[in-house]
Amino acid sequence: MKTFRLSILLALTGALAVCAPALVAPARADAPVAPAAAKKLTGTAIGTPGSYQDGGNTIAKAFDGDINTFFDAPESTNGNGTWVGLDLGSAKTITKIRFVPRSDFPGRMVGGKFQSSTTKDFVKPVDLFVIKDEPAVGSFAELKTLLSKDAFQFVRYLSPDDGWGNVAEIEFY
Ligand SMILES: [Ca+2]
Repeated sequence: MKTFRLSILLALTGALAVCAPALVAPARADAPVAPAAAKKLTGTAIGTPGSYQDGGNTIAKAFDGDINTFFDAPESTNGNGTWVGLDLGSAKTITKIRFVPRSDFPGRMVGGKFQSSTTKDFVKPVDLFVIKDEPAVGSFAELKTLLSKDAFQFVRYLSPDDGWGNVAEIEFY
């Protein structure tokens, strides 16, 4: 009987030990209150090919993690209708967009649009956000209020006319 009680006691102690961390772990003041942050989406860069004077500032520069490098569209475009985006591989809902403008030409993003599409050619683009104000340079602007909650495979930044595709960094979440 004594052994039996002891094993029950041991079993209970074991169970408590397992539960204890969950029961006693206090909410840390510095812990994020919001649900887990959305993951940065990855994909294949798509968009206007080439770069200004073949200087190497292609669409890849908008996704290289460096806010000092930027996409600069080739002269053949006259700076109009240029874009840079991602093929996400499958349809995803975009919950957040972050971007940094080219530091010496932030005004070139005013009138620019973040868009999504079910097709790679963006024949029927859906606006996610329209940039109305000149963005601050040197840091990420964060867009959380997007115009569509539908899922799309293709997303992009469409530069306004005379914008030359200029954007230093883009992140979709
Ligand atoms: Ca960059």
